[in-house]
Amino acid sequence: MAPFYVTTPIYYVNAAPHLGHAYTTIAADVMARHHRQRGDDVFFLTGTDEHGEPVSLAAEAAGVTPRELADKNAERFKALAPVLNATNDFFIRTSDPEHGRAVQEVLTRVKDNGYVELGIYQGWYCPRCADFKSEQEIVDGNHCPIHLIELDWEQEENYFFKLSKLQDRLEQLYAERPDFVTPSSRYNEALSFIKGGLQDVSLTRGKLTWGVPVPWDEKHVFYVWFDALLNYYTALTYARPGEDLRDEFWPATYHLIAKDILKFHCVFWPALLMAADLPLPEHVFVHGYLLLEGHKMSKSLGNVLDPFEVIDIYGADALRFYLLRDVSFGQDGSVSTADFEQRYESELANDFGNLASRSIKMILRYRDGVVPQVDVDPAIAADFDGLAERVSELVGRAELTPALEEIWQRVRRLNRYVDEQAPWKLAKDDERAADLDRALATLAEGLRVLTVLLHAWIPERAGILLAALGAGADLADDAPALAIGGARLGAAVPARASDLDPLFPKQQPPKAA
Ligand code: ME8
Repeated sequence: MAPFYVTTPIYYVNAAPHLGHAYTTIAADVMARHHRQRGDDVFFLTGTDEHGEPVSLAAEAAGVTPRELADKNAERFKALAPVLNATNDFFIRTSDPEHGRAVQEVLTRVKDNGYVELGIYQGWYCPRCADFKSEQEIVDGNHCPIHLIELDWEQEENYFFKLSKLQDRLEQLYAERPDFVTPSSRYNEALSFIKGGLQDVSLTRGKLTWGVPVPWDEKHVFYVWFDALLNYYTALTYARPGEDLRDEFWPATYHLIAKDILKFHCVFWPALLMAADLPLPEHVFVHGYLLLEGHKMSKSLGNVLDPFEVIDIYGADALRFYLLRDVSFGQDGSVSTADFEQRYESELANDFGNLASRSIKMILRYRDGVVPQVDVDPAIAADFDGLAERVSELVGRAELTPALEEIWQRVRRLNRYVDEQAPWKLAKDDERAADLDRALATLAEGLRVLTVLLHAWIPERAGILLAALGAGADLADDAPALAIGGARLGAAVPARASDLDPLFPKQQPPKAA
């Protein structure tokens, strides 16, 4: 079995989770589920980033200790994953002692390898990003381009990570691996940052205490970003007690992130791994921002949609579908309640839900629920030809929106097929019984194939529909259905269909507060 290791960023526990966090976790889950269907051995990691200034400042403002704030909010992030129906294999918290020890070990190696030096840092710093900004990165004189707050002028003695020594190796990495960072616009952005000339960066902070202590100088803690980035590696050392998962899963296959943290993942992270003599991840996929009223949805800007509320009303499948359908994964996109309701109604309820209900009803009415065991219609077979391979290829490159579009074209094709065949007319003519058999078998089998493929996006309702189509355990849930050709039209024409409640019913209006 091929290993497939996918990660989300670890989220700051300075506030509650919002839709932006849900977005990356959902995308990673779609990839994890799809790869399980391919028969890969999947490890899916998410978690929380608990150290550093973003958290200690928020704790101070709330009048609690950083640990108290971290404990409270980590629980909320931990609770988000199952609500989204995300199947992460582990949830890392950077306050886990095992993580801290592994960070110390790797960063001591970086020092022993000659990449650490004591120096004085002077410059602009954003405490919300926990990021030192170069002159090129700041806006309006001395403001953070992301949080729009005034930056602090910092001057302190730090240990530095000698990033500049890795300039050539990073350029070489980008030259050799054009798919290290995708989409290509993000690859270009990272490469031009590198080509602009790399400066050494702070590896430790002397002013903070909320962090992993530096083993060679206990007056310092590690700068939160190095502690945080290493989570992808350290988690494998203790996620399953008694096992070292690094053997199988390191290096990671995909890191999913948004463009706000590109510099850290596409420049600092590979450099750090090089300095520690560790293999580099295969790919970093950089998605865009979910925008609300034209602005990045963010805790600090206060314009957030609450994923818990949305799911409470519509269910997790609807949110998973909407976010990856409406916003092209990799680009910025606006989200709104009105767009959400529109997609829900026209695509989930009508295109797909009605197709399923109508098809099953006709099989029940005209054939007592027994699906005729005849060949599927060659016209539909031609339109489904190569679909599973195409979807796999796209998901394999994290192109989740085009993959979903491929499937949806076939959902629409089957809807047209119902109209073309008009089984209700065929049913009135005994001489056309064979045509009716073929139409019903094609609908049942077409639906089954689409549902297997859609499972990664809408696992809950896909499971219900597969059960109504009598699909066996080898096609259900995260079984390796794709590995056994289970998304090929004609591979497993269902035997019986059974009653199905509407998959995406008209949603209940939100309860009055
Ligand atoms: O940056 N649109 O944590 P964070 C799309 N702890 N995605 C969004 C989003 C939006 N409006 N808002 C948040 C950190 N995200 C660090 C990461 S990793 C070693 C350390 C998602 O809580 C997106 O994945 O600010 C983004 O990269 C991440 O949340 C930032 O989460």
